Amino acid sequence: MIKITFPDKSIREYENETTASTIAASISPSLRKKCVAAKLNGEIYDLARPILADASLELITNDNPDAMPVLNHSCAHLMAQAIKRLYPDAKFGVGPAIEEGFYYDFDTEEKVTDEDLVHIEKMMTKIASEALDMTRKEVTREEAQALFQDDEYKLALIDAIEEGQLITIYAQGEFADLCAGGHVTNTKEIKFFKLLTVAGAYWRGDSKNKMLTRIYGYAAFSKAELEAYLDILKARKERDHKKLGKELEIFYMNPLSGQGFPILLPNGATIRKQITKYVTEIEEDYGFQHVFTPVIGSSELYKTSGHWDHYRDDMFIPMNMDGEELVLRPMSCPHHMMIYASKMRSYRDLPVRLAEEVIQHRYEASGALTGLERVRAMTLTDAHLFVRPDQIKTEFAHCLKMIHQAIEDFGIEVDYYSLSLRDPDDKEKYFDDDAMWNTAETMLAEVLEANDVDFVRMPGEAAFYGPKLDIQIKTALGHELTLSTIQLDFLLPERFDLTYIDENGEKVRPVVIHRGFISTYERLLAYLIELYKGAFPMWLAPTQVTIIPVNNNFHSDYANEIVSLLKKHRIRFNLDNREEKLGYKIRESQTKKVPMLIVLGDKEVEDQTITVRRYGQEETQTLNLATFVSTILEEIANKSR
Ligand code: TSB
Ligand code: ZN
Repeated sequence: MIKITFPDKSIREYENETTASTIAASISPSLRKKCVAAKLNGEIYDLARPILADASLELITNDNPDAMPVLNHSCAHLMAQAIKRLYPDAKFGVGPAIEEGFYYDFDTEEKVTDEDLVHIEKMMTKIASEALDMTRKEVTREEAQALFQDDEYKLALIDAIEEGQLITIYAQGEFADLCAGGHVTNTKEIKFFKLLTVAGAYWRGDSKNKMLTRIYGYAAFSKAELEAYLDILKARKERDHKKLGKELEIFYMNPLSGQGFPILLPNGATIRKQITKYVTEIEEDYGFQHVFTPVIGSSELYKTSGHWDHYRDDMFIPMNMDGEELVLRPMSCPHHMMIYASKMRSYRDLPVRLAEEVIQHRYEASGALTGLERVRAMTLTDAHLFVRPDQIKTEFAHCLKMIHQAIEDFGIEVDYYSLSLRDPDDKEKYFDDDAMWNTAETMLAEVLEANDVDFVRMPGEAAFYGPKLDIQIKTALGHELTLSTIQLDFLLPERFDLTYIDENGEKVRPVVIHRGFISTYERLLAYLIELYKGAFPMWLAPTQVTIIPVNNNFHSDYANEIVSLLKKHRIRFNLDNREEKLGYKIRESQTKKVPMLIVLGDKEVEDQTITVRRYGQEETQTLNLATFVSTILEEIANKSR
């Protein structure tokens, strides 16, 4: 007999080799029906797997969050089996449950596309109805190798399993997979699922390896849950900046301009200009000086900075002109170092805060390029601060404060704050000076703590020159990205031999702080389009007011009066006097998500008033001309959302 302890601390005795399934059924048949898996001593354990010793046991029912990965992982196996039946040459990489659903990576001769998903789904439904038991088996390394002898990916995965570690396989019908579990007991338990997309994924995530096919899917315990999830996906897609950016004519992509080189259209340019104005003003308020530096630099400059050794994979290849080797810069730091070094500096001159809208180019992997959020040509709201060691903390806090101001003004929703540290074992990416790294990392953590910032330590995420604070956001489609960044750097001042003269007339090294204010315009725009669902607040909206005269003949004088008033105040408007139906014009203004719509009819002309309808609202508001204008100006000034 063995003793089983339940979560409520009660203990019961069972036959040795009993299963969680038997235990659940002995408590009540309806409980057994709801059970998906169990947790034995805190680890997921299959319902049908014999329990061999005293243990604590938690039954995982289908309303428990721990049940979802078990179901989804099982569904990944079901999908792999269906793929194998349809494409007998298929070889399989990994197929885990993920935060939402699951995926499986595989390799087939025949290309699998979105159109094939329905066939795979059909086969999955068939296999589910065959009610195959999903059985676990412990095997030796040799047995596993024999079983997967035709699948080089599985063989590589077996190789990666450490000596002495248990190897298990899960079989269902004719199909077996290398897997640690846990799983549902039978394929018939997988009833509600949907295959979502086909994507490419490099084997082991390395672009030097073969690109495998990845299918994403989602399984749920009920039809309602599945449908609710699909609705969420639909809403996210509606918010996707690639879709909205096209509909709202914000940016344009065409392979003709090259991969990763999107083009800003007039609406996008208008939004960007408002942000530039904002950035310039706030930087002036915070004591930054603006500079302009070139997009191309000699490769010597990047050899001096260390970019050549540590960042070359991310740079476009050099051009040779007039015996000079030139590169498109990936960052502006070297130029700003040159500006600092261009004259003598005294301790009284510091901090020197140099800001610039930096145009830069990075050779991002083609598979990673996404709309405006990850591009190859970008403009960064950048700055480099040259500070004395005693100023590091205050200047870091200074940058943090202005970033927090921007987060508030735009309504940015921070996902988390990452304290990005070096990976001490990666001597290739990070320069080798432990003392320097330790000082920089400790200092950064101290500033964050002193400023009450909750942060997560992320080893391996530092820049090659130093640790950083990265402010992370999530996109509509769930990508995690860095928006703002503040980085500490003891290396570049060394590389460029930067100095200032201290109180005693001695030469001393300054420290550099790199500050990416609100990211690149590209990434910020991508984020804001999704944040506002395309309905930009008044201060950023490309068109702030649409004016529609009910009758172009009778109401145009009044319309023109309003137009000249708006022009005087630089309010961005669209006078829609096309010969179209009123309803059509109103609908169009709504699809363009213009914040204010005014319709001018007899009544407005007679009373010299304006009837305003705000985007997203049903009711209208009647205002006099002066109030109308002052309302808009106030919203612009307050950055109201
Ligand atoms: C802050 N030298 C520093 C600078 O002084 C620097 O370049 N840091 S960075 O490499 O982290 O990049 C700054 C910011 O640019 C990132 O935080 C991110 O918001 C944005 N960015 C980086 N790569 C891309 C890209 N491919 N597409 C769009 N934005 C990007
Ligand atoms: Zn920099």
